[in-house]
Amino acid sequence: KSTEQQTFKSGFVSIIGRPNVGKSTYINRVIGQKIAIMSDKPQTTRNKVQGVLTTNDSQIILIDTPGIHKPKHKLGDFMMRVATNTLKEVDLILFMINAVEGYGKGDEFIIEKLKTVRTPVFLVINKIDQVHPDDLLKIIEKYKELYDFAEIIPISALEGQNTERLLEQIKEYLPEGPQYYPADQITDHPERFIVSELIREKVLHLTREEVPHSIAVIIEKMQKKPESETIHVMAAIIVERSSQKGIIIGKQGSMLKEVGKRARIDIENLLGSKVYLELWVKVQKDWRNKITQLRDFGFRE
Ligand code: GDP
Ligand code: MG
Ligand code: K
Repeated sequence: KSTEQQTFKSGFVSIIGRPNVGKSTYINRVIGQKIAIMSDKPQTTRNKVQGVLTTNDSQIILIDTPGIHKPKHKLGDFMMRVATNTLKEVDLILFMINAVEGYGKGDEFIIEKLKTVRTPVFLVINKIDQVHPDDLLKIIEKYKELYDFAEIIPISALEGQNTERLLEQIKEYLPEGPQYYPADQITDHPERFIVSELIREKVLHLTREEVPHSIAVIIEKMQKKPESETIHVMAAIIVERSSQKGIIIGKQGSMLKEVGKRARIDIENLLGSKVYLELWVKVQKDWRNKITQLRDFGFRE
C-alpha cells in the first residue's frame, strides 16, 4: 500500500478544427462507443457532444465543438458563439488539423480566435497514416510560425497511431480536480439527442449532395411499452423545401425505408434494446434563419 496520496486530475478538453479533420473519429476512438457521429461531410456535428473518459487517476471530458468558421447565416453565427464561449471555459484546447490538406484559409480564422483565449492549445495533426514524414515536418514548421502551441502531436485517429500518447499529454495538462461524472458514464447527452443525430447521419450519408445540411431531426416520442421489450421511437425529419422531402422519402418510400433500417441498427446498439423506428418528413421553410425556432430544435448556448 502506497503511503503517498495519489492525486486525481480532471478537466474539460475542447476539440476544434475545420470540418472533416477527424474530431468525431478521435472522440469515438477514445471513448470506444459511437457517440459523436461521423460522416465524410462537413459540419455534421452541430451541438456539443461530450465524451467522458475515466481512469483510476483521471477524468477527461472531451467536447466536440461545432466548427469555428466565418458564419454564413444565422445558424453559423449561433454555432460560432457556442464554440468561442466554450474555448474560454475549458482546461485545454485540441486544435486538430488534417495532415493531408495541410494549411488552409479556415485555420487562419481559428488561430485568430485562439489568440483571444488563455487556455493552452495542442496542435493535433491527424491522418498521418496518409502522408510522408517529410510533409509532416513541413506542416509542423508552418504551424509553429502561426501560434505558440503547448504541444504538437501527430496522430491517426482512424488507425490509432499515437492516440494513447496524446491522452497521456492531455492528462499532464489537466488540473487536480474532482470526478465530475460517474465512472461508467460516457456522455452527458440525453439519449434522445444521440438518437436524433444517428438518424440525421444516415440521411446525410444516403442523400449525398442533393440534401444539404439544412435538415433537423426531432424525436417526438421514445418510449418502452410496459408489455413489450421494444422501444418505440417516432422521429420527424425537418427539411426546408418540398423537393428535399421528395428526395428523402424516395421512390415509393425506398429512401426513407433505408434511412430507417440503418438508423435502427445503430439505435438498437446504443440502447441495448429492440427498437421500432417510425420516421416521417416535414417541410418547414427557412428554419435555419429563424433563431427562435432553433431553440425548439434543441440548439443550446
Ligand atoms: P470531423 O468533421 O472533424 O468530426 O471529422 P470526422 O471524424 O467526421 O472525419 C471525417 C472523415 O475523415 C471521415 O471519413 C473519417 O473516416 C476520416 N478520418 C478521420 N480520421 C482519420 C485518420 O486518422 N486517417 C484517415 N485516413 N482518415 C480519417
Ligand atoms: Mg464531427
Ligand atoms: K464531419
